Amino acid sequence: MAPPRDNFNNEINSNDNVVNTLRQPIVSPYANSRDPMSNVGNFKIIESTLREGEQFANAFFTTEKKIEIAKALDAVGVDYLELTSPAASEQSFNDCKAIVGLGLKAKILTHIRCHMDDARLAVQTGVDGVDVVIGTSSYLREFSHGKDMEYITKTAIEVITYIKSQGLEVRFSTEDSFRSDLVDLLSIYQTVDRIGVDRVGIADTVGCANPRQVYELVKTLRSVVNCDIECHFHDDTGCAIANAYTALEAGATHIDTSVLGIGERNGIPALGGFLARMYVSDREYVLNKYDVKAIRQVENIVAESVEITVPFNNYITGYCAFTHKAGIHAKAILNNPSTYEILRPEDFGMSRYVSIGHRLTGWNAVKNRIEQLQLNDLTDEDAKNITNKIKQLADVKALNLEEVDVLLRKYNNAKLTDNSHLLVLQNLITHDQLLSFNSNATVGITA
Ligand code: HCA
Ligand code: CU
Repeated sequence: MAPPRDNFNNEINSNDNVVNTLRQPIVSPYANSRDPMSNVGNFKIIESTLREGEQFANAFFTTEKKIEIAKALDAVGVDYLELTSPAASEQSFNDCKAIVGLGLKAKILTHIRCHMDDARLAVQTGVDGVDVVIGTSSYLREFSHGKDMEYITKTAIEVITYIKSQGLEVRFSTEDSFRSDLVDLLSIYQTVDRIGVDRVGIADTVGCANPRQVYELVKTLRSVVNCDIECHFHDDTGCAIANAYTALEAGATHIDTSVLGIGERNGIPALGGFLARMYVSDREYVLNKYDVKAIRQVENIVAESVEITVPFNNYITGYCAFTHKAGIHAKAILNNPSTYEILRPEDFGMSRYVSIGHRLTGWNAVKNRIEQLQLNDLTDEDAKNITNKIKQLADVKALNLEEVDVLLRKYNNAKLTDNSHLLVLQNLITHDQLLSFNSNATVGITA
């Protein structure tokens, strides 16, 4: 069951200054010294919910929905929005124009095949830039478009030259880069770099790459081109965010994300997860540039639109992302949140929740709840007594916070009225009795 986070804030009461001092540093003492080419503190996000995300199984975005998502992403402060190719359908063409017309802060890109017809359409939409892609792996050359490297290079030059001549930003990417021949890759990237492409892109289309391979490829590429490097990673084997991070360490400059990671198959780095990762590496950069409190809103919009729920373990906004349960954790968290938190929930507009109605609970957490409810006559001894009872009841079934509160209040009232608090505990054998307490207790609670 979800903690009642929105209507009941079981946060610690703490002196902010003390906590802030105690909470430095948040980074690992084992942090690597930064690679000279590293961009972990200086990167751009190409947000592709409206392109890669449209390839998610459940996605169908109306124009109005695209506009709503575009505005919500702009509120987060992402650097670019990437939109579905105008060549995909008439509506896709019109939607590009509509989003361009919004006058957002983010630059607007559309994503096309490496083809002159697509490039002409893209230019007509008024976008700021065009992301061009073509498959270079032997699989795609043989089974998809059937073109050889010579043809790919010739077309790439033609398309890039045209887009640039129209005054637009242009990126050239190879689909399935990690299963392409390295010599082919480097040679085509060098060629497009020479003719003035703004960015080259690497795409792990099938999600086969691991961080070490990513590091090697990006580092090598960094040494042969001068332009920016964008990276696009699929998450089939759970490496997408780690790969994105490593790519930045090796000198990549732009990372593709989508809200909740939606995309083809199981998608690409989630915007929230990627920002969580980057926050740990460079909190100031992330917080100064992006409004991370706005992530939740865009996730809700997208989740509703594609008919999924935000996963329980979602980065930052999953319902248990800031829930602490074990008594040992709860105690330490109450003393200093940095003990078990690398992300500060308040930075993300979230609240910490200390779960106390279960068999792993500890008396420090229960005592903290007593303090929050301002039951000032209860002592440590009382907190321990109540904790034992909670554990006993929770061995059968966990208590929710409301039930714990009922118990605390009943105990407190009994202590104050006729000193019968121990009897209350002694007579409390089942959960159901808490319900009857509840009806009695509610009468007794003034506010
Ligand atoms: C796809 C294309 C793409 C393109 C990535 C890019 C991929 O297969 O749908 O333009 O860099 O994953 O290769 O999303
Ligand atoms: Cu993709």
